[in-house]
Amino acid sequence: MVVSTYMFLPIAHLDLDAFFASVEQKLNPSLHGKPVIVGGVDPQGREVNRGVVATASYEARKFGVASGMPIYQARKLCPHGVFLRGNFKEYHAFSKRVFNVIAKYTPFVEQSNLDEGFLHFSGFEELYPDTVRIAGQIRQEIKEVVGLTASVGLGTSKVTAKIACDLAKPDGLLAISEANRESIIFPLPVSKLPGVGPKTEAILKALSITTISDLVNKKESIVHCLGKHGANLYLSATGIDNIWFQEGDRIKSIGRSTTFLRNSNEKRYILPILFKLCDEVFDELWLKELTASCFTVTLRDHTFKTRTLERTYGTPVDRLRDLYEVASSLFFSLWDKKTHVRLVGIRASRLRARSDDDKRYRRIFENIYKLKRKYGEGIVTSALTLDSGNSPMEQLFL
Ligand code: TTP
Ligand code: MG
Repeated sequence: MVVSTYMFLPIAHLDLDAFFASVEQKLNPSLHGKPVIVGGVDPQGREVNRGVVATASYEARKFGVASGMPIYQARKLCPHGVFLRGNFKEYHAFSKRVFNVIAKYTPFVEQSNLDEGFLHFSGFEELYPDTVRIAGQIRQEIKEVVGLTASVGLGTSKVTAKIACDLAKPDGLLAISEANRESIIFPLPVSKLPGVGPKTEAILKALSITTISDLVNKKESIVHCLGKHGANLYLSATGIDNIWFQEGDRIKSIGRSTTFLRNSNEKRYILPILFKLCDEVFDELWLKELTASCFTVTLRDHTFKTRTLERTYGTPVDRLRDLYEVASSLFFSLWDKKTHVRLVGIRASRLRARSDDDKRYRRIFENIYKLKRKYGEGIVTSALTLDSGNSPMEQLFL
């Protein structure tokens, strides 16, 4: 969908289409036009039936495959789909290329994820009298330079820009102005409004509120039932506030979890996997120049019972070995050493921008990272992972 009206709208939301799957198609042109599903493959390249779909190309979505769906279900819906393991480093590199293009147009970018962010044009009225055209140019340049398609929504608030982007998908551009806002937004189901999850949706349904228009017309009831949350919903439905994104825009946590190839109660199978997850979290913290001081370990056992344990530290944990020590100590507090484990996860939160104090350590890390980028993940490995015997790992992005 392309709207080519001439107008200045100050906020754009940009989101890459089927990001992981599109990168895979870009890296391997023979996958173009094919249903590509990221997930369901172990590090050795063997197909497995565990874990969930990280993302699916639009060709696969036609068969009903969606993010978060169990792999076995995706295989049933799309037996001829191309299932791939995924490669976070590539996704990171592509994301960087995309945001480098964006940076040429505005320095005011709030990147909320690897593949999405808000672009602000306030103050650029003279330079860009027509932000619809600029958004089109950005999409075009991303297509030409990076080879990916991005959808963009434009609006007068973050909420309208985000909704416009969702409606424009895939490979589209939609501008929501004061002139067309009500006709586009009001008929939508309330679930399209950021801040309305399944719980709020159920409460609203009980009040006979199913569309955004109902919500706007029943301001008193929602404020009565939902308090401040209700008032905020009303404001974002009327397109005049940005409240839902003020906190959420910043990355709050970085985590990895993995479903094992087989359930296990062997330390020498589980711990190297936990270490590998710590290594990836640590890598991403460094790449994003962040430190963390709160850590959460998740353990799911063979009965699917899931437990988590969290610990916060006064100072950030700044070395991989320390992160692993924290993770393993939390893990052992959750695990009785007998129960078979199905999944482990580690999440780092309370993130802060990294100071450059420890230059020496930073240089070592950067060199390790460069080696990994050049020669592949396996080139530098901790002695700890060498102790893994023949335990295979299944690494899925969840
Ligand atoms: P999204 O932007 O939510 O999804 P998408 O880019 O695949 O598809 P589209 O935007 O066109 O609807 O997420 C961006 C990437 O983040 C996605 O390609 C895979 C990853 N991801 C996960 O790993 N797990 C998840 O649960 C979700 C939603 C996304
Ligand atoms: Mg996306």
